[in-house]
Amino acid sequence: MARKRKRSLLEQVINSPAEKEESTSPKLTKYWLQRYNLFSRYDEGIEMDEEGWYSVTPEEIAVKQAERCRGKVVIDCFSGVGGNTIQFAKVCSSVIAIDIDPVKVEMAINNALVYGVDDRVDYVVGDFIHLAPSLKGDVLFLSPPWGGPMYNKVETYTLDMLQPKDGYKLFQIAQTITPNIIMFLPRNVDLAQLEELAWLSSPPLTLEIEENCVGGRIKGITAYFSCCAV
Ligand code: MGP
Ligand code: SAH
Repeated sequence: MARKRKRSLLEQVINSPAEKEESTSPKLTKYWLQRYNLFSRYDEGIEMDEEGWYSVTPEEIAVKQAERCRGKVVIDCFSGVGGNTIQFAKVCSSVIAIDIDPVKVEMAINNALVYGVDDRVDYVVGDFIHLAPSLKGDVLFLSPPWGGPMYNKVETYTLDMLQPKDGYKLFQIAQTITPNIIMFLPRNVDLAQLEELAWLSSPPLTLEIEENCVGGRIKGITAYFSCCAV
C-alpha cells in the first residue's frame, strides 16, 4: 500500500508542468530551481517559454520597481511573460504591456490571471520601436533583450549590446514619450554610459542607480531617470 502511494506521488511530480520543463530543457534548470523567486505563485499555473525563463524579472525586484511607479500610467515596453507587468498592475493607475511575440503576450495574460490582475492591463502585440510615436504614459519601463544568458561573459556590458536597438537609440525613442524612464539592465553594465545618458539629455535628467539582489546575489541594475529618481 505504502509502495503504491509513493509511486503515484512520483508520477505526479514527473507529470507536473514544471518538471516537464526541467526535463525537456536542462539548460533552464538553474532558472527552474529559482521558480518561486521568479513567481511566488508559480504552482498556480504560471506559463513560461525559454526566453521567459532567463529574462523574467524576479518578483522581489519587480515589486520594488513597481512601487516607484505607484499611481502612474506605465508602459512596459518589453513585457515578456509579465513578471513586471503583474506588479505594475497591482499599484499603478494603468498599464500598457507591449511585446513583439504573440506567444509571450498569451503567457503574460495567463500569468496576470493567476495573480488576479488581468483586467488591469492593456496588452499590445507589437514592436515597441514602431508603436512609440502613438504611445502616451507617465513612466516608460524598458527591460529589453540583453542578447541571451551569455550577457555576463564580457567584463563590461556596453549599451550598444542591447536589443532590438542599442541602448542610446532605445533611450532616445523613450524620451520622445516621457523623461521618466526606468531601465532594467545587466549587473555588469557600464555605469559611466548610464550617467552619460542622463547628463547628455536636454535638459539633463536625474539618475538613480539601484543594485537588485535576490538572496544576497546581484541579479541586475535598475536605472531610474528623471522624476522617478528620489
Ligand atoms: P542570469 O545571470 O542569467 O541568472 O540572469 P542568474 O541566476 O543570476 O545566474 P548566475 O549563474 O550568474 O547566478 C539574472 C537575471 O537577469 C534574470 O533573472 C533576469 O531577471 C535578468 N535577465 C537575464 N537576461 C538574459 C535578460 C534579458 O535578456 N533581458 C532582460 N530584461 N532581463 C534579463
Ligand atoms: N520584463 C519581462 C522580461 C522581458 S524580456 C518580464 O519580467 O517578464 C524582453 C522581451 O522583449 C521579450 O519577451 C521579447 O519578445 C521582447 N521584444 C523583443 N523585441 C521587441 C520589440 N521590438 N518590441 C517589443 N518587444 C520586444
